[in-house]
Amino acid sequence: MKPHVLCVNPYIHDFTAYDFWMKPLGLSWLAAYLMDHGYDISFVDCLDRHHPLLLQKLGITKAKSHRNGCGSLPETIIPKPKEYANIKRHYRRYGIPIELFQEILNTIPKPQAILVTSIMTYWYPGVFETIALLREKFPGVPLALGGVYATLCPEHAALSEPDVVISGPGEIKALRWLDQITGLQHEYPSDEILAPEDLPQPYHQYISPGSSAVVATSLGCPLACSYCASKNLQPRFRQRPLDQVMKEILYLAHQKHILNISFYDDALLVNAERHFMPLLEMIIHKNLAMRFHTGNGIHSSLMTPKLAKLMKQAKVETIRFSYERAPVFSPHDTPKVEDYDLAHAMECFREADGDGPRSKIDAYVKAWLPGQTLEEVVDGFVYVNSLGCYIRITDYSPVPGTPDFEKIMQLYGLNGKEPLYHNKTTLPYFLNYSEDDVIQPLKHLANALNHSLDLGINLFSNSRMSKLFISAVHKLVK
Ligand code: B12
Ligand code: SF4
Repeated sequence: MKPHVLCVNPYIHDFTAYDFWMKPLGLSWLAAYLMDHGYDISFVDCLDRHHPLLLQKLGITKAKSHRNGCGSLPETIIPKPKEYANIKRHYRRYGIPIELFQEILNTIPKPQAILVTSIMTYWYPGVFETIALLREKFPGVPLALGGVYATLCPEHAALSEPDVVISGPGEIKALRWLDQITGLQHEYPSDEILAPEDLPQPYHQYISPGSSAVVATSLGCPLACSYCASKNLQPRFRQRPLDQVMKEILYLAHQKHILNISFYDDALLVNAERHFMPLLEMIIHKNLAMRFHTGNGIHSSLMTPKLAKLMKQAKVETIRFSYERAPVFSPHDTPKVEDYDLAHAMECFREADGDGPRSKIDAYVKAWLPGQTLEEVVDGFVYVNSLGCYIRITDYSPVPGTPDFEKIMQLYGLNGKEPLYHNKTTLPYFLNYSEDDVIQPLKHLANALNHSLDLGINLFSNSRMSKLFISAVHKLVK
């Protein structure tokens, strides 16, 4: 009999969380690699809002989803950690009811080991709770914790009392650890990072009917922005062979009947002529009944008219760019609003749209950066809107291990060792911005500008109007 390993995607504890194509891709990769190496896998996703047993309990046949596959996660209000005591918002556990998790665990034979993944560092209370539940059900079973939180905050992650915290790309490290427990023997590559052609197809079998899926055509990023942890998580940029990516997409289309796929790449458009563009051509050729999404944001500087056209033809429906005029530590003496890369990317899509309906493009506009004034945020909104682009506010989240991190935490007077302070939602509260006077009005302004685009009104395409509006805002703020 093959040794049996239980893989678990834990609960999230936060003020807000939403299924924006959220899938535990790293854990699925690990599971597939272990299956290829003689292990039996059980896979439980605590965030699976499409789980058949959950739907049965709720008396529904289908989870409510947006056409793009996104939707609300089941949630329960829970007490706040003391660090958040002054934030007047509900704190919640997101995921399937605890009793259902326990019921599912009851159907699983006792495993020889348990692997728990982790994503955002500040979601760690959910990781701790999940590990405690697993310990209660399977006392004495060795348990490893890996993933983003475990990699970026290994010392803190050890407080959840796993048997081991494993940092970084985990396929080979997990196999080594499991082999020590089970006595299986393998030859391990000397390099702990697998070559892209040796990566298996992730274990998508667990995905429940009606769910969306995620695909990464590459891992890591060739760039090194000072606020980003990509290099700490995936030290090398690896683009996967396109035939393997296409095989995976076809499996999701034909075997799992998935309608929405989000790309999880850090750097989807790098080397596009030889990577993403041929993939899009293959997708177009197969004429799949699927929509694609770039929920994670793509590089506007790498757009070309040809790429925009292919993306449209392949039904890449969610297109999100960063508005790059707001680096974390910006030289505020020369404020500049225009982002010519974003303007150029928009041009590429307008050309691809021709006389047809306009593509809906979003731009991530950063807020709460050190030294950033509210006027600068509003200037950014107006500029993005003037391009006909939808605003998505990106609440800044300081990421541990990045060059900016210590500087930021010091500047903000926050304890960097406590991951709860990395939370994007809480930062404006810790900076003492008022919910009623600043946080909500900023959201309303972005929503109103976005709605104007829905109505076909581009308020600021006229630069005189932009100037009038900005000067009115500046006066108001003063
Ligand atoms: C896709 C993505 C998202 C998706 C959702 C991801 C999800 N599952 O929930 C979306 C677009 C929604 C998103 C949103 C945000 N994200 Co994000 N996101 C990513 C991204 C690009 C990829 C994550 C991923 O799945 N990678 C692919 C898999 C293969 O990698 P992996 O999970 O790390 O798994 C490997 C290893 O960790 C290990 N492993 C994993 N599990 C286990 C388990 C065991 C036992 C072992 C041994 C090993 C192991 O092996 C795996 C294979 O090699 C990462 C960057 C990155 N390169 O990781 C940022 C990242 C995680 N996001 C980040 C940030 C900042 C955000 C936002 C806050 C941005 C913002 N300001 O709004 C929001 C937060 C959303 C929220 N609700 O709070 C930060 C982390 C922040 C933090 N403090 O933890 C990252 C690291 C990017 C960065 N800027 O540095 N994100
Ligand atoms: S922010 Fe984007 S471009 Fe910069 S290093 Fe991270 S993934 Fe790469």
